[in-house]
Amino acid sequence: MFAPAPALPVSDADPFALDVLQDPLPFQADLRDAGPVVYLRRYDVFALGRYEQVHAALTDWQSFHSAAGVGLSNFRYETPWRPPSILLEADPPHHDAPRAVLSKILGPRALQKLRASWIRDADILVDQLLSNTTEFDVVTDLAAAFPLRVFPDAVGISGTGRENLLPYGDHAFNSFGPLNSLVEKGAPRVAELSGWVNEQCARDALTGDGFGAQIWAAADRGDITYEQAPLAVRSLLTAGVDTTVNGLAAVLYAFAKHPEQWARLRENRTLARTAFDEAVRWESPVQTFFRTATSDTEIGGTVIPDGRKILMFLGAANRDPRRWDNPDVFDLDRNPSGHVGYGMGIHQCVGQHVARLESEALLTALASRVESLEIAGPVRRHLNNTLRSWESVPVRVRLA
Ligand code: OVM
Repeated sequence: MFAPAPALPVSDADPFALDVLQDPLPFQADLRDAGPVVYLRRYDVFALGRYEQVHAALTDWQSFHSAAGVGLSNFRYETPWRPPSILLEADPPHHDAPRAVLSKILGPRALQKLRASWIRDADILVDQLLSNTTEFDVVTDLAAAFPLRVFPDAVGISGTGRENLLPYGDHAFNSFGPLNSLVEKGAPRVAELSGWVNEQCARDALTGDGFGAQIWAAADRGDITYEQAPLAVRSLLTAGVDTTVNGLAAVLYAFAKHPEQWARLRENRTLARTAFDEAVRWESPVQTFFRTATSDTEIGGTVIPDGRKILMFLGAANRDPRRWDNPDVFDLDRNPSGHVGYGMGIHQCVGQHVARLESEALLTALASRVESLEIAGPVRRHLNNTLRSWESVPVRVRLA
């Protein structure tokens, strides 16, 4: 075991304990206040809770790399549960070609082609829902329903088995944490879910015109290898569903809790984009990622020894009062840019324009039909080692 230097604060807290995952804010405040780096004895890792150090670590891939895994498991010593991601769990130079390919396929220019149809799909979904009822669950009826309607089609996967996407992603995000009850709960289905996901990544399983086909076309051009193509498709299917479901749930929950902000959006629909970014800052759907020190590296006055893991609390950084005024307030007047909810630096979320487009379509459809919304029952969280997630957010709406 590493012997902590006297100046280094030490904590016995467990950020992956179920009660902490249920409400991580008190733990995160303690972590930030304890110091810029805190040694977590239970996991033998160095935790960063302040914006300054989280940002610094995210943008220094030379010192804090990803190829040893971005979860607790250290790939130098442990075998990953699946072949590593060629994006998330890779460093330059290997990381760069797949990253360039996905940046282009998922970039703002390319997404223009999807914009009109996604706006229409959001209108149809919201019309159908509101023609039946004014009380519903924003998590299942909107935040999950909309990405599941548009994203698998955009990737180009087949119609059957889509119910596997959320459980697969849930397990993938649990797997970044320790082997606790959340990982154990997912273990019995790993082989089945991975088998299905891997089948969807094959060229002949994909439609001719989606993101998946475009990835394979990049292999034809030699931009990536044929071995990399199915793994790049797998990244879309792993990282593209649970994240956007929880991002959309975050923004809808934020509005349900802040009726005055909904009124502002109704007056000025161009605030839809800021609203989503502010919700990603406020709720941080992806709460944490790890990195591994490539050599003895100083951060916040502490030397992280070569090969050791740091744990970056994106959610804590996004609510650090050293960086944000009134960080706990969801506020459309704030400029949320610079938040680390999508990460920062070379690994910053390559799918963020997809997420933003989904949100814009859904919020615009809702804003033209819903005068106000309020929480109409108990809000239930879904616990995950990495994601800030929901089981249920019941709302009641008044139609415009
Ligand atoms: C991946 C990936 C990327 C980002 C997040 C993530 C499970 C996975 O490339 O598979 O979470």
